[in-house]
Amino acid sequence: MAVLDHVTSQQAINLENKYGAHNYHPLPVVLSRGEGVFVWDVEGKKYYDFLSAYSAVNQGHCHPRIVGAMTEQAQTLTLTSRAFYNDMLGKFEKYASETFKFDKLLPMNTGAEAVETALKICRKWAYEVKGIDENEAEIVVCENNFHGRTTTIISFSNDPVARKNFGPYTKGFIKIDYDNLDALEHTLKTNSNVAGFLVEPIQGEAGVYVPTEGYLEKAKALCKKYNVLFIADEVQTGIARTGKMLAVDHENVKPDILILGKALSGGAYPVSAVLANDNIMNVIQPGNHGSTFGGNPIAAAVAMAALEVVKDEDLANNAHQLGELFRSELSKFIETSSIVNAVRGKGLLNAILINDTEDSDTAWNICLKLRDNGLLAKPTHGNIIRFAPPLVMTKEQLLDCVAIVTKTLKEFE
Ligand code: IF1
Repeated sequence: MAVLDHVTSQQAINLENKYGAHNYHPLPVVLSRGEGVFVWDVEGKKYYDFLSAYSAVNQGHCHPRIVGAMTEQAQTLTLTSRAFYNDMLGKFEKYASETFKFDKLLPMNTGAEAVETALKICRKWAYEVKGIDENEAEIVVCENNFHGRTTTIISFSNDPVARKNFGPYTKGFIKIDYDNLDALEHTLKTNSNVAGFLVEPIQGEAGVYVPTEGYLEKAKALCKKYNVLFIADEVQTGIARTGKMLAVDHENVKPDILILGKALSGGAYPVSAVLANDNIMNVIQPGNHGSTFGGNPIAAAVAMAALEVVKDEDLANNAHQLGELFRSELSKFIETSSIVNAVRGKGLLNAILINDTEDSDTAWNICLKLRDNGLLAKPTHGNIIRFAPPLVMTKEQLLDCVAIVTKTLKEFE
């Protein structure tokens, strides 16, 4: 088989099973093309994409402005490393820093790398600015968090599948309940070594848990009171996904450190970033941190185009309006449904709770049926199905998807 030979779905799956590490259990569908809200499998069947590569394709598949920027830059200058300057990085840093209202940006590639970068900045700030004794800094995280898959990040995960047999684990993290201000205040009051509080504004992987209104604002106030950095992981909730440019914008919260990834590039290229003001970011000096591809010219060109698309197409407002419509329609269905217990989310980051036990395969079977009916989604944990379409969806398309979802769910009543 030559590299560019056409493969059938089954051949593609067989190749991955034989030659690929088994670190995923994908839904059995093999995609070969994407455009806007649609993807096609190798046999030409068309689907609505209701996962958006876990909120990386907010701007829609293969957006012409993003692909155009990538193609043009790829034919000009792809990578210089940071050993030299390039003409694109400074423009991106300025554009993104002004967009999110921070003094500076540190460019990386994946979300996990950006989370790791934020943790390093937070610790260094703790020792050099706050004055915590070296190697004593603690960072508060939440139960059921998801921040990536590096050894340090899974060290503070409580998902046994993501964590078991990857020890010894990195120290310096205190876990508290999500959406629990008393737990946060108690920890900050009783522990003078806390450097930061790392939090997802909405817990995506845990099952799209939207915290109580005011949680983020009050958590930020507690961090300010105890001189602790509020670190917002907006890798999944950012870039207009929840109906605002950032999920923290719903409560007018300004993080001390902001983490972005995924849709920062529109899903076209790995781009992530950490943003902070000078009093924090300037603890990083030459040689402290870096990455071969971090801040490369293609990443810079793609990210600028991806952010322009979000603004020019008013995707945050579209996500807000379509999200309201989606939850309203699903809520109507739930009133008479025996298979769905609830729908929750913000903007176009939503999930439904299936009325079955945690270990049942009902959610999986529903996703297989959704696939047959032309819509792709995947369960998060157990009996929760996440729904996160590209933010460029129209009202007509969303109502079409609601019809597919409710029709499919009825088959399981
Ligand atoms: C997988 C989950 C979602 C993230 C937040 C950092 C990262 C992620 C809030 C790391 C990444 C991805 C990872 C991907 C599936 C997906 C995911 F199911 F894993 F948990 F979205 F919920 N912070 N989330 O959601 O970014 O290094 O991946 O670029 O690992 O299977 P990354």
